[in-house]
Amino acid sequence: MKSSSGFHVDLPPWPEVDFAAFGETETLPLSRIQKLTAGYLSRNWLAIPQVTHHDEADITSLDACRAQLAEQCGSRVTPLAFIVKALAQGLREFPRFNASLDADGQNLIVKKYFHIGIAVDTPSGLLVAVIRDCDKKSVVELAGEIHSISARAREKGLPMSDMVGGCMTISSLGNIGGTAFSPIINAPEVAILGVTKAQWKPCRNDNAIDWRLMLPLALTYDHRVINGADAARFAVFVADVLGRPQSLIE
Ligand code: CAO
Repeated sequence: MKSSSGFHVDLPPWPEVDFAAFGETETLPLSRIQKLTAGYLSRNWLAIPQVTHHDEADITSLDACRAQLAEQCGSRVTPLAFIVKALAQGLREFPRFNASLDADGQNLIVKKYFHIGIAVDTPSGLLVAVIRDCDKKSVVELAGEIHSISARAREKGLPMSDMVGGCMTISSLGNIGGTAFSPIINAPEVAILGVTKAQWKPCRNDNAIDWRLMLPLALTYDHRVINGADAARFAVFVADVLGRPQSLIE
């Protein structure tokens, strides 16, 4: 395989094992989406020197705020809508995160738009639905769009036009669980934000213990484009914005 940086990888052949020789088995064909995803994930895993940085955001106020918003607008507002909005602010503040290397890895293309991909778990495999111009939409609009596009993705899949042009992807496992993971970058993007389940944690507040709802963040970045200190600053910025949800709904 030749990567955008021009290196070649020679791998030993995949082990061929007769599993049935060791016990009963069943063969399940992969879906078209699963096969495509497998190829892209393998390429991205091999070709990008990627590092995952972990942080957490205090979303105690955000959780109260989203319940209030949901009541006002009469529809569901999950934390993800706030995360999309906060990420768009992060991309504006840190333009190297809103960029892609060109095909031969010689130039960085910095985007002036803020389209964010959402990984959606569908019965036929993983799809990334792209929400356009997230900086210009309200949290309630984003919540509605996330809900409708993920429902469409699950019911009948998405046209290519709904899956291209993203600046950065969010992989949210928050509705399922987990404390941390390492999401793989969705090339040619240079970073991906993973989110797992928010947990109530005791935090020291002066000499008392305060229970806070903490959201784990896992930021995987392309180390050719982003250095560790900037990744840490980016994560702190996004966490700080999520900690002040009023700033996202004003
Ligand atoms: N912590 C705690 N609860 C969370 C949460 C978090 N981080 N994120 C969501 N939740 C809650 C929601 O608030 C909702 O509860 P309420 O109805 O009480 O508000 C519940 O979990 C279910 O949320 P949801 O999944 O319906 O909606 P969402 O906006 O959070 O996520 C989507 C939408 C499309 C991202 C999600 O359904 C999905 O497909 N996730 C899987 C993505 C995936 O597979 N990633 C891995 C990619 S790499 O293999």
